[in-house]
Amino acid sequence: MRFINSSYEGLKDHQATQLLFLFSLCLLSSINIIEATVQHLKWEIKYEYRSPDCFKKLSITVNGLSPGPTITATQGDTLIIQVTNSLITENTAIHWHGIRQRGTPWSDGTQGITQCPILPGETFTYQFVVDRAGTYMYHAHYEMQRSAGLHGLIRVLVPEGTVEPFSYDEERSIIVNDWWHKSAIEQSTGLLSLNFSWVGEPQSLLINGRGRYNCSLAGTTDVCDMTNTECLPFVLTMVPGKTYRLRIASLASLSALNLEIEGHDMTIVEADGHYVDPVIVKNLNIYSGETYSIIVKADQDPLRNYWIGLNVISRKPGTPTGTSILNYHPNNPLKVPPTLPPTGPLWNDTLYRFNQSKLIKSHPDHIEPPPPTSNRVIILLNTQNKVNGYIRWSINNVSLNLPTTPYLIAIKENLRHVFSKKPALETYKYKTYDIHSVLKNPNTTLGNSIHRLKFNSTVDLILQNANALSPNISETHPWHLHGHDFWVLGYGLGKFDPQINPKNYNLVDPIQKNTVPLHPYGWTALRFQADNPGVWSFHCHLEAHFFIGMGVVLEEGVERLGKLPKSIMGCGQSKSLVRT
Ligand SMILES: *[C@@H]1O[C@H](CO)[C@@H](O)[C@H](O)[C@H]1NC(C)=O
Ligand SMILES: *[C@@H]1O[C@H](CO)[C@@H](O)[C@H](O)[C@H]1NC(C)=O
Ligand SMILES: *[C@@H]1O[C@H](CO)[C@@H](O)[C@H](O)[C@H]1NC(C)=O
Ligand SMILES: *[C@@H]1O[C@H](CO)[C@@H](O)[C@H](O)[C@H]1NC(C)=O
Ligand SMILES: *[C@@H]1O[C@H](CO)[C@@H](O)[C@H](O)[C@H]1NC(C)=O
Ligand SMILES: *[C@@H]1O[C@H](CO)[C@@H](O)[C@H](O)[C@H]1NC(C)=O
Ligand SMILES: *[C@@H]1O[C@H](CO)[C@@H](O)[C@H](O)[C@H]1NC(C)=O
Ligand SMILES: *[C@@H]1O[C@H](CO)[C@@H](O)[C@H](O)[C@H]1NC(C)=O
Ligand SMILES: [Cu+2]
Repeated sequence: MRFINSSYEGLKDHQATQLLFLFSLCLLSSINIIEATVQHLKWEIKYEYRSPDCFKKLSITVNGLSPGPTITATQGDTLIIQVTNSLITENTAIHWHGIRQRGTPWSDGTQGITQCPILPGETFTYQFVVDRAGTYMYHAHYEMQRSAGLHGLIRVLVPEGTVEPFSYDEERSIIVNDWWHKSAIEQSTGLLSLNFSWVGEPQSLLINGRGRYNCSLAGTTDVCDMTNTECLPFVLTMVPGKTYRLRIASLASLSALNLEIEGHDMTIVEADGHYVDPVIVKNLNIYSGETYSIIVKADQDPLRNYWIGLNVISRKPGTPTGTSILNYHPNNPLKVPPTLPPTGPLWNDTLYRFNQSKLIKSHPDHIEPPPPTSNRVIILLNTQNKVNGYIRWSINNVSLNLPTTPYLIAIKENLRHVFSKKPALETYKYKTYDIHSVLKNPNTTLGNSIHRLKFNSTVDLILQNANALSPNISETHPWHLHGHDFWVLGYGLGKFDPQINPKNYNLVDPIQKNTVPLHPYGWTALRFQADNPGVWSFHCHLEAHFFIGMGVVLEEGVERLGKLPKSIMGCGQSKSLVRT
């Protein structure tokens, strides 16, 4: 056992080291000696002025960085992350997106579901095992803080000696996101106002935290400076002839994005930590909360540089293309390519996006087939609604309103009157609902009911899209499941037919993911095993949509959990539990 940044917990760790050392000696004759590492990280979360797109804004940083530091670990490692909230006037919580938190549901970082918020001045310790290699991410799970820059990448490497089903010479990471000049507080205040104020299209698209705003649109020059080196483009340098693995994560708050590298095909090989049957594409559609690894060969004319273009898709773009430079070493890295940046597919080419979604299947040598049938089918119809005049999103005509006492604590500790015990609806007016029309009566209600699942049962989740409050608008919603990966059984256009569509499910080689798009006027069918004791949210990963109710909460096997850590308590009715 090796320790990185090991701090004051010396004694216990030391004993464990000795034991493991002896244990390893006994295993010396076996083929694989797995070296488990414990990484101690200390993070300070703080507001600092940054100009990622040349426009100066209060951003949320992790140890001074936005995007935050990349976590690199090996499968099986334990991460212990001490998060100190130095935001002064705001609470926070951090979610480790794609990490299933088996045995540590209290470290999922979902405020209101698995923990109380981390108050200003407080330090909260997350501890969990990264049990599967792959590309993941972390981000704030508190109000609109993700959009202010509290996010980063997690790389979990395969254990030494493990061969992945693709090869490359070197790897690089790319975080893509959208960026607003309005603060997170201004955004959340607007969303919660009776005089609703939508966040609007982002001002910039960032690639590894760098974009470029046209400062002459900013009015005053003191807040926007195009000569600031913080907003020089990200440069991806490649050596001619080499092959690269690019790990790509979308931390976008709102936008569906398309990434294209001028003149270079991409081979998709990993999605959300699962190996993909390799598929070659000209450009990659990537939805908020998704990660991919792509293989790119440096096989073009090495005497010039190339554009990497990032474009908004699925919403009418109001944001210029985000750009980076692919630099062929040893050219001048900032030499502007002689062409125009890629503009991506047509933003409203829905079939193009359906098609690419359907191309992503499990690698033939890594198929873990889904159970052939399920025990329960939950159909989740999303609609845009109003509650007493406030704009909300609803699932089955209920808009999620998180209780002040987190569900995990309420259920485990039998706290009463925290949330409604009436089960959440599993289908809603499904047969008669017209998904193509605007609701005549947009009224809905707030609710906090949940879906309680039989432990280890197999559950199908069917996402059904519909028209929003404006005519002829159905948005793309990327849905993210906490605590599990699901099999993606199918995508369809129109209304899901429970009799017909399941007959065409892919039960042979479906990809497993934790985030999946629900396309406009379409449906997406998922299956998962409810085998991870805890309370897990399943929600639209668009930050503003989840913030105004677009999600559900699932519970399974909480009775199997041991004592909950006191550190997650302290809010709502769990105040009393901390004092005793
Ligand atoms: C509502 O918001 C708009 C702009 O978002 C503003 O012009 C208008 O004055 C606001 N109305 C009220 C009653 O606050
Ligand atoms: C920046 O905005 C100004 C003012 O609208 C416009 O004239 C100029 O062409 C823009 N520059 C670029 C590079 O888009
Ligand atoms: C897509 O949007 C463009 C404008 O951005 C419009 O001209 C075109 O007709 C639209 N296509 C479809 C299929 O709606
Ligand atoms: C779907 O995508 C594949 C791979 O990019 C392409 O070969 C095929 O023509 C596409 N089909 C449609 C209907 O767009
Ligand atoms: C919807 O709710 C509003 C109150 O916010 C109420 O005035 C209105 O009558 C309701 N509409 C219907 C059709 O029930
Ligand atoms: C949703 O619930 C509200 C409030 O209970 C009700 O007025 C409305 O008709 C329901 N909407 C639909 C589509 O059933
Ligand atoms: C869950 O069910 C599967 C069969 O569907 C079984 O193999 C597995 O052992 C069960 N796991 C638990 C923890 O009960
Ligand atoms: C909406 O789409 C329908 C067809 O589905 C079309 O008949 C109608 O004109 C469209 N309305 C608007 C406002 O674009
Ligand atoms: Cu959404």
